[in-house]
Amino acid sequence: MEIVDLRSDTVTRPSPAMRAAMARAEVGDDVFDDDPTIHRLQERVAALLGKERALFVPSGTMGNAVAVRSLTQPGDEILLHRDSHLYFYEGGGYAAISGCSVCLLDGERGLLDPSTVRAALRPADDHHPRSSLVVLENTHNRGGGSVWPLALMAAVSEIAAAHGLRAHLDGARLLNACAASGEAPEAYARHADTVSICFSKGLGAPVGSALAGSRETIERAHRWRKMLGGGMRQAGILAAAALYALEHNIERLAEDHAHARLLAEALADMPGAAIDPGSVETNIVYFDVDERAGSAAELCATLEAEGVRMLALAPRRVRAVTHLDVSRAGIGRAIAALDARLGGRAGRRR
Ligand code: TLP
Repeated sequence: MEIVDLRSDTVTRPSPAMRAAMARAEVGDDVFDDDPTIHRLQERVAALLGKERALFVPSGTMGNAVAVRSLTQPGDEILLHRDSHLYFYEGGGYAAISGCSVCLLDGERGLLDPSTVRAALRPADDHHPRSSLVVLENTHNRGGGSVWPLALMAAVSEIAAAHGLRAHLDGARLLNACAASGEAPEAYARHADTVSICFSKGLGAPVGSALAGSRETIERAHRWRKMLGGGMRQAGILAAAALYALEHNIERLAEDHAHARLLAEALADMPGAAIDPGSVETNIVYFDVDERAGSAAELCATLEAEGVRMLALAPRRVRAVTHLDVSRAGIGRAIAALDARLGGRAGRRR
């Protein structure tokens, strides 16, 4: 039985064509700066995001870590949404690596309002930490794969810049945001000093992210990447997968979004599930399990037995993420397995 793995879009496996591109890759030693495929990828990403330079890094977490470390000083304060990946899911790395504290902000679906950012700014007084960086996330993972309206991001970044703050955009799924909104990656990237994107999520590469920014910031990030052990040698083999992903796997993201909507609409008809299908904008679906239907963990265990994987993220909350290794038929199987547990009479009976 084929597994329908909706735990994350990080579970994608390189396709035969991607593996062939990896096998053909010309490589060198990137720590000596002579891997031609890494160079090609970095130039490609810098152009895509309208930045001077880009740096290949092993993971989204390292992209965020070196960005934050390059844009702040120990003792500074970072303004970010309380549900942001950087704060919630990166092991507190920002604190260990940058020595910064955080000011956690609220906002609908992971987005920030300019007035919230303004209210959080510290006065220029030596009693206070220095507000030096705002971190935005697009799409917002814990916000439900939500997409920033471009004008809202512009307004937040304008306030930050007017008060001397830098901005980092965690764009692990920026290309999903672009597929949903129709905006160009560069249009969002313009509103941040640094932008990270991931190749290992919906784009289907096995490993890798990139951080883009000004020449000066990326030079600093390069040093921090080295210090963190992220300088890789013949990593062109990985950059080739990323280049393949940028070439072949961006346009198809809309298909993942359609699958997520299909799943959300089906869940909305199941009495044992609570979801607002209108809130599903990209490839991430969160829903709550009705208490009469058992816990999220129980549901996921039942689904697992049917070959369908989802993540229980809270006692009642489940996450499903669509991606290029899940077909329309796979979504059909997921819906059938959910329906057996949460639908019709089953959902009401429990
Ligand atoms: N997100 C993963 C988990 O860490 C939760 C997932 O399954 O969604 N920024 C954002 C917005 C992310 O969603 C992730 C990964 C990262 C950064 C970190 O990327 P990696 O896993 O490459 O370090």
